[in-house]
Amino acid sequence: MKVLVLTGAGISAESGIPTFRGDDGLWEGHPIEDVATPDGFRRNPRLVQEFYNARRRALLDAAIAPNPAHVALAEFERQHDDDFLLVTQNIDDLHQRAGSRKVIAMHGELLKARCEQTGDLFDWREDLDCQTPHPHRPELIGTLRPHVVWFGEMPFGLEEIDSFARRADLFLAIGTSAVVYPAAGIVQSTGPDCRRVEINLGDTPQSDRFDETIRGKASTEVPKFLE
Ligand code: BJW
Repeated sequence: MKVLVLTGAGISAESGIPTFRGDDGLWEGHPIEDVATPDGFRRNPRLVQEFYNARRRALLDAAIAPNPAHVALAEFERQHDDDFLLVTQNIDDLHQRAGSRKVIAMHGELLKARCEQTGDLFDWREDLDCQTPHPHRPELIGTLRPHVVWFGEMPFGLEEIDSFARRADLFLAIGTSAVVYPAAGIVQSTGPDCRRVEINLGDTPQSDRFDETIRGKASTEVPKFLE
């Protein structure tokens, strides 16, 4: 059985990482176009770097850890191996910390930095700013940015995701508001015989496309569903 899982911010909410939209969401107080677009970064790189520095520091806080939903998915992967793909929109590393191995982080990874000039990728746990030098090319200053996907940029792994979705027997979407494309459209790439299940606190604009909608918290509903 081929199983495709898509996760969003809701799966990490109970680990203490705020979601984007809704009350107390990350976008509250941050116009999206200022902090999550290439234009916003060009206009005010300091603001954008600080937004991601704060999130990186929060992610590295000792209190942040995978919750039972992340753990259940990692355990499920161990049992299903080759026929399992986990696609996350999250830039945190909680799936990896829980033990998931085959993960496509389609919107990038907060603990990586990328050089805008060379494309070099680095594991990164420090703050970034306009004076940060490239680790191997000290003449390049301020060229590093968070390795994340902003609006208007191309998400990662789309071909592999689409190809897997077309062959999937089970598609499970967990904790995503289903408003950001192309992630929100993955459900439409699944075939007619695929069983589509959505786990979320509430309805989303894509709920009608699912065969089952499970309403509740990811940390309780995901382990229950996968057991
Ligand atoms: C729980 C829970 C609990 C809470 N248990 N559940 C018009 C139509 C279609 C598309 C477009 C359009 N106009 C523009 C576009 C494209 C655009 C887009 O989709 N815009 C829409 C907003 C309209 N998309 C893009 O630009 C993408 N790129 C692209 O399309 O490239 C094509 C291209 C073509 C040619 C040239 C170049 C490109 C890129 C999208 C990048 C998104 N980036 C972000 C930021 C990443 C970095 C960062 O983290 O800062 O990704 S935006 C943000 O939203 C982040 C998330 O991954 C993404 C989705 O959010 P998510 O995960 O769903 O979180 P929330 O907060 O929205 O929802 C949480 C959910 O959890 C809720 O439903 C809760 O109920 C639930 N929940 N607690 C269970 N305990």
